[in-house]
Amino acid sequence: MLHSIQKLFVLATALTILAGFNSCKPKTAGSAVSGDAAQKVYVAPGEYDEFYSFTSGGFSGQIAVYGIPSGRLLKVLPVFSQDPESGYGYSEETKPMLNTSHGFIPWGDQHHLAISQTNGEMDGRWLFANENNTPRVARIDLTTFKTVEILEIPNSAGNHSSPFITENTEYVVAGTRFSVPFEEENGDIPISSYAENFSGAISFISVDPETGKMAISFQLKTPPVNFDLSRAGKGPSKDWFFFSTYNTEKAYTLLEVNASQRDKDFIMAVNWKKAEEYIKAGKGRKSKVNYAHNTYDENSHTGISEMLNEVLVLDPTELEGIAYFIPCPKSPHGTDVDPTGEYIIGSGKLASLIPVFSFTKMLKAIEEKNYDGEYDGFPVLNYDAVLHGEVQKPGLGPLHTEFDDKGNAYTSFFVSSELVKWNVETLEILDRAPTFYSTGHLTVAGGDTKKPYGKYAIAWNKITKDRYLPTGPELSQSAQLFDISGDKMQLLLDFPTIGEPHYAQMVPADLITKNQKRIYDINKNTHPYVSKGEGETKIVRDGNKVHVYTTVIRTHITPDNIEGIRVGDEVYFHVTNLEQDWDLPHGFAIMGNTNAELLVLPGETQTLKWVPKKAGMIPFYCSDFCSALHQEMQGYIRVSPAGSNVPLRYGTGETAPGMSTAAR
Ligand code: K7E
Ligand code: CUA
Repeated sequence: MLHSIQKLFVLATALTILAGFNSCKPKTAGSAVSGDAAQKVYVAPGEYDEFYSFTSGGFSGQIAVYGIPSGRLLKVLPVFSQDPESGYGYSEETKPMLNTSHGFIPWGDQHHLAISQTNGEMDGRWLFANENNTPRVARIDLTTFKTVEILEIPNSAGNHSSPFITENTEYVVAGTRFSVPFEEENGDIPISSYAENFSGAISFISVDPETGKMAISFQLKTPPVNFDLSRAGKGPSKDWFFFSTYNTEKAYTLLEVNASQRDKDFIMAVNWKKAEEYIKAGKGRKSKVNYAHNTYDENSHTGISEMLNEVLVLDPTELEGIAYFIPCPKSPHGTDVDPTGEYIIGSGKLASLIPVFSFTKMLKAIEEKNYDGEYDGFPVLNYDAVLHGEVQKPGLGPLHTEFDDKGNAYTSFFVSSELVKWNVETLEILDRAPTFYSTGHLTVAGGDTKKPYGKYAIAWNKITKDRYLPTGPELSQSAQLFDISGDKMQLLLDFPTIGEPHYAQMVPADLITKNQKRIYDINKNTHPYVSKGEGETKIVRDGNKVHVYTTVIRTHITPDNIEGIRVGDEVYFHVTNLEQDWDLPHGFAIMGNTNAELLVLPGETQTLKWVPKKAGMIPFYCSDFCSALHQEMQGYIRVSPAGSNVPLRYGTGETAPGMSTAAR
């Protein structure tokens, strides 16, 4: 018996190894961590971490904020999904943030992040985030850690190649993964007409330098390839963007085979300054589309969703000098630009080498028209003319590359599960470190900017297998922190992540902490239903709509006794938190409400909609432990049948209905 189980086990192990996933703990796993690792990640109680890592939550639609080097989870930022921790997407004020041309979308897929830059360095003002499924780009204000803007991207599907930014945050880009017919064209056509009727789109979103407000400045209409990732140039190449493409085969079925036919796909180089010139000269045409632009007003604490209906479209095949194709081996995934702006790295996920292109050589090839023909009207530059060199035998399945402050590159490998360090100039491989397992992106602090901080790299892993205590069919995704300050990478720490980590931005803590808003002045609250003190609380009935002006403060709710609510009423609790110092939120929860709860932050007003369904006594309370008497922070609502004539009465303490007579 035992014998056959052992046999089965050996067979299963052999099979999993053959399948490429080693389900046994490899021998190197334990020994990969050296003695001083614990000391390097230990942040003593009360001490702060050195860096923030803003990490994508993938299919959770959220962003997680970790302290580095400790790996402690500090916060989950709600962006593209409703969040039961903060009430985002549940309160009437925040629901408009999740509006799109398809209606309310409560759950998105978030992959990439970009911190705003000034002169090519992170400035810590805003964090931009993409939504992959229903194309959107969000902006988070890093003084408040709140999502303050979401812009839908039209003529696109699968906003994967986003949100990458220029060195002074002039533009955030959004390149479509799926090509589709443009919205003004008829989409009710045979899928087999892909090559003729489908198009790609790259959107250039301008960012207001003062307010951060986004607007689609223009779109480029492209052949129907899949755009995967992108990077802006830097320094000498700052006027350019580089986009990786795959499926230049124009396949529309079984892409795993049909989009892997060609030996080389392309990196598309786009001169956005040139595009601007054409726009100034009146080129381009208006395309009819529908897309939502949602903005959050910090003073009224309210989101507004506006529908826009046109974008400016440029056709780069008609306008010379905007776009060129650089051949890049085998379905490139990441494309990355080194801190000097001279080298462009393509990571062909099926390639056995990493090509490094030279920006100087690219300009020369363009100048000399050193083309290898064209692709759908775009000049294709000669591979060898643009190539700086190739990193030979780097590993299997290169995906993404980041840089340190010493001229080194770090590439993540999905298939061979490792980080590989190499020199950007000499292309020599300097070190490799195994990861556990199957790394997607990696992040070095400032590793995508002109000023990398070096010190740490984090591998964001897709598969953890045996690394943690098991948690059912869904095992935790994982991050691994490496010390990259020496010649060799040193594994320091594993920590589990929220959702699936794709990309992340690691920032020195003081860039963020120095801007934190601490006081939320109630007098600046411009919400139309604010109560700036308990004296302003009241209930106003307007037909079957009932507006309850409510306040919360440690440790009571005003009013906390309410009578005269009827079945069939639509009740809006406009709850103002009278506290003004950060870290003093109150909760607000009503039994049986479909949107059960709110979290009301200091100085703000949030609205909970409640439709009582039956007569009876309904308690409500504060759901966030706010003081020693938090458990006393509660009230009652008397609900009468429809048509009842119980008068509307309300109050707290002395003014509670029935209280004044009873007390006398
Ligand atoms: Cu490589 Cu969506 Cu950036 Cu994930 S993507 S890994
Ligand atoms: Cu307010 Cu608990």
